[in-house]
Amino acid sequence: VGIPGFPCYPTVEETFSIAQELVTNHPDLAEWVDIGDSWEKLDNPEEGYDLMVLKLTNRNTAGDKPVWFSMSSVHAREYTTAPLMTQFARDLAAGYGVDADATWLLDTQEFHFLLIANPDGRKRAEAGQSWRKNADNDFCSGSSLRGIDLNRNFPFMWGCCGGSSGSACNETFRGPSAGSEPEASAIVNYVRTIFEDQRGDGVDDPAPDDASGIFFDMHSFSELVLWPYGFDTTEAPNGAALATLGRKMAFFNGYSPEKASQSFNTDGTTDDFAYGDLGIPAYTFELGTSFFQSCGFYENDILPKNLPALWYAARVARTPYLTPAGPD
Ligand code: 0X9
Ligand code: ZN
Repeated sequence: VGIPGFPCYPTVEETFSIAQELVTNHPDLAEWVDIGDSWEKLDNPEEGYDLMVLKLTNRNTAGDKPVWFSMSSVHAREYTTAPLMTQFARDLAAGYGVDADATWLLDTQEFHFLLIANPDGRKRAEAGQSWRKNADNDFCSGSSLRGIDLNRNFPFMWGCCGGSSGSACNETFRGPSAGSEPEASAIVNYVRTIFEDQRGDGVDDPAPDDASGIFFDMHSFSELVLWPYGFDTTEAPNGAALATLGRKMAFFNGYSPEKASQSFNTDGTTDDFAYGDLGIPAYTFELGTSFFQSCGFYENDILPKNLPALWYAARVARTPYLTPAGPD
């Protein structure tokens, strides 16, 4: 059925049903993991949502597996992001035992998809509101501009550099403290449990060249592939390797590869946290050319451009910095 006017975009409930059906159909491959509560659920257990991760891996193959984590719909009105990742997860699972890459990837890696990172906000966007932030009503209370920008609330370099707002009604309001929002803190805690800290001795030390795993946050719009740091123009210790992989993914989707700070500073973002606090190679995609993208554009442009980029990323996720620059 989908969002009113956009049948190609499953609602929060429909996205959860699709994921649960996948778990029912592939019990050896798929799990549905509750990682925390949304702001509204904490405020009132009758309302709001659970934050749910769709985990895919062959549960019968043991070992420490390289980890993929991706999140989508952290900005509520960015419609195309959750459907793209839902489709990718479905394609992976459907390919098991049929497609060589899907089978190998699910035997040897773990995939964690937080399909709807901001369900309270997404619900408002589904009702037609141009909603970006979460639904936190403690600031800018009662207004349709209330809430915290979850992509400014993460604990690495939070509020450091003019890349977020301290005003409650602003669309980039960073919140009262780093990780203050239940959605952000649930993500921080979960990411810390699935990834090892791969940094050297601190922010200035590079993660090793054989750093493993990959982190994605999907947004719209502007047709960009972005890598850390975004908080300011400081070059990341692994800047060259991050750029190399960013450019390769951009080859697949045709987007512009950029260091995240190229257009403007953004502090307290998800990708700077994943990279800066844990040394995980981290990327943000900005899909398409508007928030409320038509289904035609989604199906004929966003899916065919980005699914191949995601498959490529999955194939290199075990050692993202060691991907050769070209054929050997
Ligand atoms: O401002 C944002 O959060 C992102 N743009 S959006 O239009 N989706 O709101 C850009 C974030 C860019 N910076 C990093 N990814 N660090
Ligand atoms: Zn966004």
